[in-house]
Amino acid sequence: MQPRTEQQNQARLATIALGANLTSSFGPPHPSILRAIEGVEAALGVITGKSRCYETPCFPAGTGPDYVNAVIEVETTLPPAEILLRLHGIEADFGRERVQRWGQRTLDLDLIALGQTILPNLKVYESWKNLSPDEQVERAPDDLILPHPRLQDRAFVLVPFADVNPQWVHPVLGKTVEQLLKALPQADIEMVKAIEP
Ligand code: A4P
Ligand code: MG
Repeated sequence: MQPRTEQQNQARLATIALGANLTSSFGPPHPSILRAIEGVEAALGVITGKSRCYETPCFPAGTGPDYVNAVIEVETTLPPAEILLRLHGIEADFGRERVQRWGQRTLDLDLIALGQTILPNLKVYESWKNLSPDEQVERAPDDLILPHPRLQDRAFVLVPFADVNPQWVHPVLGKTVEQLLKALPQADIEMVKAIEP
């Protein structure tokens, strides 16, 4: 086996959630997500895990067409801000326009986690995690928050995340992806349906 370089030793696993519910310049949501996965690999580093693609009802319910969602894990040495910048660049390539928070989108790329990193610090992370449902709709952070503050609430993220790394431990909540998923209502989980290849 080749010895690992200093850079490889510093590599961390970035968990990225992909979502789309509008046709992009690369086609409808499913082919767009598959194409976006290639784009993320080119921009960030080697993909070490890839979930199935899922069809999921739009959240909040009734506000748009169904989504296609997936989660990938990428080994990267890039700093967190640079990762988010590159993800936003890929969203722009897919024609993403930020019109409305939680609005319909050709492509959404969220950085769900970067190993055990907490950003910008525990206090700020917790203030975003503990927003009331009303505040969640109205407020979006300017800073990068890690882990993604809504990760534990969303079957459309946790179900694909569990395909990739069910034993990942949330650095603040101290629970695995599997445990976070079990804590969600069964009805939410059942609505996340794998798309057959
Ligand atoms: N930001 C801070 N931390 C992060 C992070 N860890 N990852 C900032 C990504 N972005 C982060 O994001 C809003 C701001 O958060 C940005 O300035 C970013 O720098 P955005 O992507 O511009 O807007 P958004 O996508 O509307 O917000 P957000 O928070 O990504 O929305 P969500 O929570 O991802 O909701 N229903 C289904 N079924 N499937 C979906 O994928 N997605 C959404 C979007 C709503 N409903 C959905 C789905
Ligand atoms: Mg987003």
